[in-house]
Amino acid sequence: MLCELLNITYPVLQGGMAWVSDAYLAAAVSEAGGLGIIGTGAAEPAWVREQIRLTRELTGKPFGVNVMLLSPFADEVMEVVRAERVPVITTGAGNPGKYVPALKEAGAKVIPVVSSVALAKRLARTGVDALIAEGMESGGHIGDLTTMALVPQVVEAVSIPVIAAGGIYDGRGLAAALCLGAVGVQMGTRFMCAAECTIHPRVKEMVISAKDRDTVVTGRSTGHPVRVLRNKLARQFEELEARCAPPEELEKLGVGRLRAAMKEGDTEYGSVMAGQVSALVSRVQPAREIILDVVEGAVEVLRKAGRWVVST
Ligand code: TUI
Repeated sequence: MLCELLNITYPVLQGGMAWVSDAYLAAAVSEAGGLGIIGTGAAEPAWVREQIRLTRELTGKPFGVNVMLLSPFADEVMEVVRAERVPVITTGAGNPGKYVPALKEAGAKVIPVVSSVALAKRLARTGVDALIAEGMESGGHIGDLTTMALVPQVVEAVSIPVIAAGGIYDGRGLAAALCLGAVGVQMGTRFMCAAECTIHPRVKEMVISAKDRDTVVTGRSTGHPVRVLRNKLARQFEELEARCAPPEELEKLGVGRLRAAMKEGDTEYGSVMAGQVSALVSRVQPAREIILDVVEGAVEVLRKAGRWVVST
């Protein structure tokens, strides 16, 4: 169902990750039959246009662009994706309602990320094509609910397709999402360790060595909670928050830190946004292998699960 909507082969989306998912990762995922998504974060409109054009040189398959609504360039980036006729637009970190009519008019499929039922209901009324319900297991900016609790609540509240995100790593996660009523999944953390992902190798190594309790959520006091891998920067954040430092001080500490991690490999003082499934990621592998593992794994566990319900 999701595959028909987006004209893809497998119901697996690669989350749009700022400073992580560029044209090379997005094209590799789309070429493999999933939906690759360029992450724009706070990037300038000219960079976004260039990445869209590069993706089109690398693949003829559908792809998406994620627009991060806290970006100072959000309006201009929306104008670029509209003008470039990007087939799928996802949004994060805000309410994209005011952009929906123009995007729909340009023929785009619009799929906002939501972390609450209230926003899901509001957006469903604006004519968006689907929703991504993202639990707090995710890396980066998160809401309060877990995927397990959020997905069925959003599914119940709206009548458009719902895609699950947060805490999904393999076929077990895809199968679980389908069981909760979702039509597919979006994964970020595992794709950080795709061979085609251009982030610094030290960050991939850090994700691969992470254990179950190695992510922390910082920035709760600023209203923008962010899940990252523990390091010296995360500890500084925790210290500032423990002594109730003003939000401006916390924001200052965060400036440029995501880029420092992902592009320069500063795993000590960079912001290494990654989800709770980091502990499950054990190696770098091509995007195609990741997608096939997820899809084949889901078929296998769903077959097994059927036998548990009615043993024959
Ligand atoms: O957007 C994300 N993940 C992100 S964005 C990002 S860049 C950033 N860096 C520092 C601080 C803030 C952002 C890194 N990771 N995921 C999708 C997502 N969207 N998760 C939660 C939400 C969300 C939250 C509130 C969506 C809508 C929303 O609405 C508030 C409103 O206005 O109703």
